[in-house]
Amino acid sequence: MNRVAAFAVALVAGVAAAATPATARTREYWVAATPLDWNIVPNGRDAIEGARHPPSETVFPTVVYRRYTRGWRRPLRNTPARSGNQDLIPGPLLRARAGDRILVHFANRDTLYRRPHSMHFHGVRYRPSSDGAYLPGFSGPDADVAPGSTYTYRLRAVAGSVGVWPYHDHSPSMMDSIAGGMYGMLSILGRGERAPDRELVVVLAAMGRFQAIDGRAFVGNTPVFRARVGETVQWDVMAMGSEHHTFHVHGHRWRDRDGTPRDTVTVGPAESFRIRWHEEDPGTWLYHCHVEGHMAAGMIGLYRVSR
Ligand SMILES: [Cu+2]
Repeated sequence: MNRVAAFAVALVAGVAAAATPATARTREYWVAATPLDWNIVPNGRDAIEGARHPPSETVFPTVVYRRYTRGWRRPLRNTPARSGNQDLIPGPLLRARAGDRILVHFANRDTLYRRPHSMHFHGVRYRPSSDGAYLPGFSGPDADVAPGSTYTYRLRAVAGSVGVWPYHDHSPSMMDSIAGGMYGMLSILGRGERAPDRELVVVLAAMGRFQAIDGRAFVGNTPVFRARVGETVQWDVMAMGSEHHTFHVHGHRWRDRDGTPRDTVTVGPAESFRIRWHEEDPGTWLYHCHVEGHMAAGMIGLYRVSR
């Protein structure tokens, strides 16, 4: 190839590279099913009704999804602490952009129950070998990763993936795993979409005799979310388990897809949505499930907006 032709090839290659969005890339996450003792009500009380809940009622051994550095060398926080997000339950917030490939490397370190586990993802594109759901006689090693084993799930965020989605254990131990907090969320931005200043992760799910937000019950135990006036705040909300919940935030409104102002949304099992607003209301606010019995059983927390 002469020098002119080589230059032309380089130029074409350069144009092709420019046409590919700079943000499209491969995102890799390292996650392990990790046993621990979990306390649903660490401060032992329902501050609103004044009831006491001793550790004998609120602490139980469970298995959760925990994020690690490459090769599962060192544990990481599951979500950034800055916005007040809870650690360990839910599992890591898996972020990507439309067009990205997502590799989730999963290790089953369940030394507690020694049961198989898996990861099954909503909202993204994948082959059956990355479905992570147990189909007797049909599914492969993705669906019941044995204790001590690993599996890599290969996913793609497509245009229709923009939004927030659940992932959860779909192995034969799914029912117990979900009751114990083995779930998390994917958060997919559009190609050119700006990321919010704060991303607040809310999972509404029963836990034992309590109704929990991110595995905790009652004000003082549930996440205290934080934001500042002027910031773009995004709430990632989903329900898990067998009940419907009505998500509500005090002092704020957002718009539905059809433009209708809302301050409540009802969300069923494995349904999920994100809402955004430009924050302009300083103060300490409540967020809670508006199913009254759920609120009384702990599904309530604080949202603090500073100037
Ligand atoms: Cu509820």
